[in-house]
Amino acid sequence: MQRHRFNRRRIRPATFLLGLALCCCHGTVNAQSLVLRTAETHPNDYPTSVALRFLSERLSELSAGEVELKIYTGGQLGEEKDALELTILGGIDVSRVSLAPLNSIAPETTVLAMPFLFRSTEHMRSVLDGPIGKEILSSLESRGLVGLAYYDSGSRSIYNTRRPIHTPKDIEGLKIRVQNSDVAVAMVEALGGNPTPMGFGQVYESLMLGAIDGSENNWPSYESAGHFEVAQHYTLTRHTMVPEVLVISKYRWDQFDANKRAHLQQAAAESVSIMRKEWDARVEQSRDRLLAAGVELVENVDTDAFVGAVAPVYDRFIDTPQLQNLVSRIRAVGTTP
Ligand code: GTR
Repeated sequence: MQRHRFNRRRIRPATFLLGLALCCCHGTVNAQSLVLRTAETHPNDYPTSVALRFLSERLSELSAGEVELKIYTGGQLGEEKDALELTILGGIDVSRVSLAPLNSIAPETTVLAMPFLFRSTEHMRSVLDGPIGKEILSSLESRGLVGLAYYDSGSRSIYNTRRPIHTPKDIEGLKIRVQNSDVAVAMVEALGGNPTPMGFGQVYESLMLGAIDGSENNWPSYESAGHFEVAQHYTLTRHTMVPEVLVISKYRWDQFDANKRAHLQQAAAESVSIMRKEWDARVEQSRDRLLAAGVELVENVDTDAFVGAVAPVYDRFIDTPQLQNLVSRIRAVGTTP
């Protein structure tokens, strides 16, 4: 099967120029401190941004002020797909992204974006914290990125401007925005919708203008980006639990000595528990705020019908013994310590 893979020649000219500009004025603010430019799509109060600020402070502490992150929140450095391309080139040092736009860069990451793969948050965390999580992170190295940590992103559910959704039949004909990932496109297709891949920053306007009928995301993103103001029907499909990931440019990593690498790895590892605490609290908070704001929640979902409809997505993407083995190993991971 021919799948889109990352190709340096396909980088858009604007991305390339921005990359060059960032490379040229890169990095060191004074002789003592190295500042790592970090891309974050969410605003300052989102759990991932809070975790990154912790990481930056911890890194600065561990390195005695030698290294810190400068965090560009709210998508200032571009949509996730573009930010990733720039990170591979070394124009951005660190990116916090969803794993979904990495699917076309590293096929191993596809596994974690598969629908109905994880049984629960505990199952997902056990997988990510264990050898499988590490194996998938290390597959990024040959693609120009070094994986530092996974962050939680809860489960994604479908919302739309038109009608309550209970079964895949209700999705038929709806234009649903998805992340830039072939798996996400195939999944919405399998559910009978018309998938429309686009950057997160364009979704609000597209919903407003009626260019799309809906999208899919977790509670905090649905709330934080204001999508609920336009698309009021939220259905707890919980179809994927694709995690967030923190990556650093391999180009930049290769310039670091062992100390800098160890400090960065330690600060990133410590930021995971901060993120999880922030995340769990934010999910509750967002849910309460959204229900108070009048979102029409469908909890009574025909989950079996959804699981059945997306089964062909596995046949299409989990198409090598390596990927099949990863899926079986993930399913076999238990959750009791
Ligand atoms: C959010 C995720 C973002 C972005 C967004 C999207 O859940 O935190 O990084 O990927 O989804 O749908 O584009």
